[in-house]
Amino acid sequence: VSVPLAAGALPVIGHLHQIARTGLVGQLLEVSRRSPEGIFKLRFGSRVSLFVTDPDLVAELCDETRFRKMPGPGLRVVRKFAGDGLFTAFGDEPNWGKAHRILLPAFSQRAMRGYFEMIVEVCDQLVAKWSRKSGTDVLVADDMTRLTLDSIAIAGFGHRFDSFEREELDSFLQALGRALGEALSTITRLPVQNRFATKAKAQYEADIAEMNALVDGIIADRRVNPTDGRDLLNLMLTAADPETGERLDDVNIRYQVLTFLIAGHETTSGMLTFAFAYLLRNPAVLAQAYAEVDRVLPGDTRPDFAHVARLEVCERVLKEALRLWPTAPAFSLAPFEDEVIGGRWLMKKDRPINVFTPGLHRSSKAWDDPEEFDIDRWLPDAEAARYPHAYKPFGNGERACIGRQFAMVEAKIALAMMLRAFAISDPHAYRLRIKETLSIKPDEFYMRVRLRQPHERLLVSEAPVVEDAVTV
Ligand code: FDE
Repeated sequence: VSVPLAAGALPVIGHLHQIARTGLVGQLLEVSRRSPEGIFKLRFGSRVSLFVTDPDLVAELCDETRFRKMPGPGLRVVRKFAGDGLFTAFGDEPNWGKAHRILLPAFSQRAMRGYFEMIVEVCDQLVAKWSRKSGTDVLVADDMTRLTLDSIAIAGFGHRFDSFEREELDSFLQALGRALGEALSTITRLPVQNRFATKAKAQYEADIAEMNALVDGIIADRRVNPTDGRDLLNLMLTAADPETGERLDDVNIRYQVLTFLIAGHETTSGMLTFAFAYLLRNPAVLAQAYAEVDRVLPGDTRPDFAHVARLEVCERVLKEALRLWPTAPAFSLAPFEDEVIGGRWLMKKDRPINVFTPGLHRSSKAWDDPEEFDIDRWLPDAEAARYPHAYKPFGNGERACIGRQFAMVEAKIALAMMLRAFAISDPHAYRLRIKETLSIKPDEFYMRVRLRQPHERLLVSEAPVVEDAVTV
C-alpha cells in the first residue's frame, strides 16, 4: 500500500524480514508494480532502504551536479576484499580517479581489437565442449560463467583459468560465491548473531585468503614474465596517472584485479544466460538470429573484430535481455546536499538511494508493453525516440560500467558463435526462476544443444556481404 504524501516524508510500505538469498529482486519487482509513484521505502531488519523506479525521478538522480554514486550496505561489506577498487570506491577516494584514468585506455576500441582473438579462443573451447555433448542438455549459466571468467582473466591479466578443462567450476569461484554470501549475510544478521558466527567468519577469512593468493600469483607471474601488451595488468603495473603522475600501489592493484575478475564475469554470464532463455521462448527472434549469424559468419569464417558491428540482431537480443533483467539490478546514489526530487520528496545528504533497474526498465511511463520481450525496441528509430534515463543497465555517469564495451563485444561474439554451431531447444519447457547473488541470473536453466548440419544454414549464399564501418 503506497500512500502519496506531502513533501518530505515517504512512508515505509513494507517490511522484508531478511534479505532473502533468493527472491529479493522478485519481491522488489512486486512492490514496484504496486507503487505507481515509482518511489518506495522498505525495511530490512533494522535498516530502511529507499528505492526509485520512476524514469523522471531517475533522470534527476542521474544529474551528476546534484547526485553521486554512494555505495550502499551491500557494496560496503564487499570492500572487505575489494577495498577501494573501482567498483566499491567512494567517489572522493583518490584511488578511484587514479585507477579510472590509468585504466580507461584498456577499454578503448583499439584495446578491444587486441582482446578479440583471445575471446574467440575461449568461445572455441565452449564450441568444442558443446560439440562433445551434442544432443544433450547443458547447464547454461555454468558454461557462460566459465566463458566470461576465462575471457576477462586472459584478456585483462594474461591468466588462464582453463575452466573448460574441468567438470567443477574453479575453486576461485567457489571461494568467491561463499565470500559474497557471507558478506551479504553479515548485513542481515543481528550484531549478537554476528558475534557468534565464528565458524562462518573463519571460512570467510579463508575464502578471502584464497582469492588474494590467486590474485597475488597472477601479479607475481607478470612481474617475473613481463609482456609488452597494454592490458589491464600492464597498465596498473607501469602506467602513471596522467593527472597526478602517481602510480597505483600494490594493495590497490590487488583490489582492482579482484574487482575485474568479479565484475567482469558475473554480470556478463548472466546477460548471456538470459539471452538464451529468451531466444528459446521467442522462436521468431531465434530464427532472425540464426539468419544473421549465417549471413555474417558463413561456413567456417574465422570471426574478426569487424564482424561484431554487424551482429545487430544479437546486439538487440542482449539489450532487450538486459532491459528485462539487468544483471546488476541496482546502483545507489546520494545527493551532495539535501535535495528535493519530483518537486516533493526530500533526499537527505549522503544517504544512499537505490535505483532499482528491473523496475525502471518496466516502467509503463517509458515503455510500451513493458513485460514483453521485443527486440524491435532497439531498432535505431525506436531507440532515438526513447524516454531518456529509462534504461540504465550499466549505471550512470562517470561511475558507469567501464567494462561495458568489453562485455557487449564478448557477449555478441559468444552468442553468434554458439548459434552458428548449435541448434538450441528447450525440451523441459524451462520456467524462468531468478538466482541472486550480487547479480542475477536464470537458475537451473538447462538447454539442449545439437550440432547444426550444413543444410540447416539456409542463408549462407544469400545476401551479399557488405563491409560496413566498425562501431561497437
Ligand atoms: C560498474 C558497473 C555498474 C555501476 C555500479 C554502480 O553504480 O554502483 C553497473 C550497473 C554495471 N557495471 C553493470 C554491468 C553489466 C555488465 C554486463 C557489466 N557491468 C560487465 C562488466 C564487465 C566488466 C569488466 C565490468 N563490468 C567492470 C566494471 C567496473 C570496474 C565497474 C566500476 C566502475 C567505476 O569506476 O565505478 C563497473 N563495471 Fe560493469
